[in-house]
Amino acid sequence: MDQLTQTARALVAPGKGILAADESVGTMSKRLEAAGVPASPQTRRAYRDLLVTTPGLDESISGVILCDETLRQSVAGGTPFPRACAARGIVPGIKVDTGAKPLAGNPEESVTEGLDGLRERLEEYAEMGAGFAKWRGVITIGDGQPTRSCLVANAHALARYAALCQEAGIVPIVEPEVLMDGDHGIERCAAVSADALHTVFAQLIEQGVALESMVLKPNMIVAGKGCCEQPSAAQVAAATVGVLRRTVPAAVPGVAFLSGGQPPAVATVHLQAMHALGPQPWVLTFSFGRALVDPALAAWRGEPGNVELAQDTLAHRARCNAAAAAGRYSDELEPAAA
Ligand code: 5MM
Repeated sequence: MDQLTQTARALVAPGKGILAADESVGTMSKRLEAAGVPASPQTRRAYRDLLVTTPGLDESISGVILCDETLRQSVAGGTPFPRACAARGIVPGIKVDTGAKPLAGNPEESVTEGLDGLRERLEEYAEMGAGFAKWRGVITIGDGQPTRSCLVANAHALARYAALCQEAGIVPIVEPEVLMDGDHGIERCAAVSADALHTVFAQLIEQGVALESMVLKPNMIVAGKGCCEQPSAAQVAAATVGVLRRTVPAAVPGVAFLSGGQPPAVATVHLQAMHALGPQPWVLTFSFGRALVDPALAAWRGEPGNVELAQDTLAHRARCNAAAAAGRYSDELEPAAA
């Protein structure tokens, strides 16, 4: 098996998942400030240091996605972040898109940018130790949205990014995110997500991407945040697995879900409910951002004296999600958080 496929499989190793700690400088600064922490390169570094040095993290986490700023910083003691992750058996990854920008012709929608100069950036990231990369396309559900041009533009960019990653020896995480914003029901989310995934895989195949050497990071199939009829976990699981089975080739080693704004424990319950449906063609795991780190950030509040509590909080959520990724989660695991 080639190195790329080995890395892709390691990222979705049974009972492990990915920590998405790749918030861009703007997003991370807002989240720190909302938690009462002044935003600066130093506080962003201290926060990511806390995350990746959490004791026992490697038991539940296979890879950590970082942003460019963090990849160039070091943990306390001076070890660069990528080396500090790798030393713990955690694959360091890098977010390489440069963000979602208004789509020409349909400016209420977005297309993710970052292809210009990407080959050169990937070369540098590979030298710095990144084993995988991530690119997120954003799709909104609304009146007349998503448009065909939005779906195709984002899928095309994702596929060109993925092909460049594989050329550089880096595993691409392909993230087409259908947002939870809106009052649509679960059926609309299912239809739009199926369309988005179908379009993405058509483009991945057009661009010659090796499906065996990538990881898909999709949204779960849920109702919009503003929908008055919220589905049960069993409905979310059945709809999500159903959409994936109709759109994702079995050659893809793993599907690592984003959490998308779901409350942390709800995202865990949804992942567990998917495993209750039995074996699927691909590994089903997590690549959560907010659903893994929000409780830890709230516990930390920028106080050195709270680092241990914040790390315990992150380790707990990571263990719960790893249990769900192995089909062994139950709410009896939750009191351990106390
Ligand atoms: C962690 O946030 C990631 C980067 O966001 P920005 O570049 O917009 O700051 C984001 O791509 C994240 O990896 C995914 O959306 C999944 O995170 P959630 O919180 O939805 O699990």
